[in-house]
Amino acid sequence: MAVLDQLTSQQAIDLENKYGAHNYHPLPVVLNRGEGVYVWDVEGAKYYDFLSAYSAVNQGHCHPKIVNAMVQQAQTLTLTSRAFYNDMLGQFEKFACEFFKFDKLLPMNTGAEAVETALKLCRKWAYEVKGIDENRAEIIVCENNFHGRTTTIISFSNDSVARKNFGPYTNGFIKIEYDNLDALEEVLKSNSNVAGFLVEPIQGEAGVYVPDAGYLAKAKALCEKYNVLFIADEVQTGIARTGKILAVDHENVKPDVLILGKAISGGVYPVSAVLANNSIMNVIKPGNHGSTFGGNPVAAAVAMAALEVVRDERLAENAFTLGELFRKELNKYIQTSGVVKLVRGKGLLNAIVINDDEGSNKAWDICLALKDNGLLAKPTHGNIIRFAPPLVMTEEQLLDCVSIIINTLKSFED
Ligand code: IF1
Repeated sequence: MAVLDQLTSQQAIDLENKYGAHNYHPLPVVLNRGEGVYVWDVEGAKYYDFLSAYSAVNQGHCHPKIVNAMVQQAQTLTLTSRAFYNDMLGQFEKFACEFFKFDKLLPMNTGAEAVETALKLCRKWAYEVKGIDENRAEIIVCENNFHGRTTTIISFSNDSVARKNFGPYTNGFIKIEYDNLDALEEVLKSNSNVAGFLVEPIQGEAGVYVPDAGYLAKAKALCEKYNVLFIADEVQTGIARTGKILAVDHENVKPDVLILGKAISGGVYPVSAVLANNSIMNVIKPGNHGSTFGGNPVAAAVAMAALEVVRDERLAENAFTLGELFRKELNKYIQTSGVVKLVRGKGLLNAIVINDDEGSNKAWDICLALKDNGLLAKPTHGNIIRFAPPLVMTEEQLLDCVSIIINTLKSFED
């Protein structure tokens, strides 16, 4: 069947229902164009995008500099595999290592691949540098984590929907409560086989949980004390989203291993990366790890352009300022709201908690109403709605969105 020139929303939805695996439950909107902070549906309706493809489109939809970088490279050389060198990968590795201040970068494609890479790197370092007995390495993770959807990663998830009936599961992980330093130290001092601590600086999918001030710095200090790698998963919180280049920058924490994805490419192309210094990254030898598309010339060109946009357009500073304004305006409304319990977040990664039990549909219904009012957002778990617009938003646009959000919430007040 030839691709229809112009699908209606319902036709597009029907096609996905019939021919696509039902692994998502999207909001009923069919988008066909994006530009900056806006997206349009196939009927021509315009929306503010307040999800940014889960913080992958921090630089705004179809940023011309990033798209041009992709087009230019795609017309020149797209993929060599790593069987041969290419002229773009080394330039990207140098650019990114200087940008994030690490010795080396291992390029991959998706966030989950980068997390898996970091886990393998941590284990190999544990056996070959720390001296843990082979196959005995343990990695500490946090309750309510989200690090991707591979079999190993969901093995240490406590989200039953993401985990059930995907066993048998990978061993070698110890789960502790997030934002609990005593729980971390308890494991570190009683288990000499701990290789690493994998943590989200803010737990995104769990509902934008911001840990207590000092948590990341003290956790890093504990990892240093017990010779354990501090592995920061900044796939969602990184690339200026929280008002700093990295969320760990709020506490001046330098991770031993840094995991990046999503907005490292501005949402234009799948790019992810793991960064570490030589004492850790040099345990990786030829043949240990790789991927067909990892570090391809298009990914390299796109990622350099995407990071230049973050730097040149001062997106971290903008996210910081607009985030303060967003929470200040929402808190004014929350003082007298019966619908919203609280707003929390850092920079332009925020969430509101709806005053209803987890099982209610109120958060979903509010997102449907927001859509009708020209703003797209989606609940995370149950009664929490995440708000994460592109970081290129202006103050005027943000205040327009605040007005849409508050007026929509008011329509749900008793
Ligand atoms: C979905 C949200 C979920 C991530 C962190 C690694 C990955 C992610 C901190 C894996 C991916 C995406 C995946 C997407 C929805 C979204 C998400 F938190 F961002 F909202 F699911 F929790 N580390 N997050 O957030 O990166 O392999 O997807 O490139 O799977 O539904 P990926």
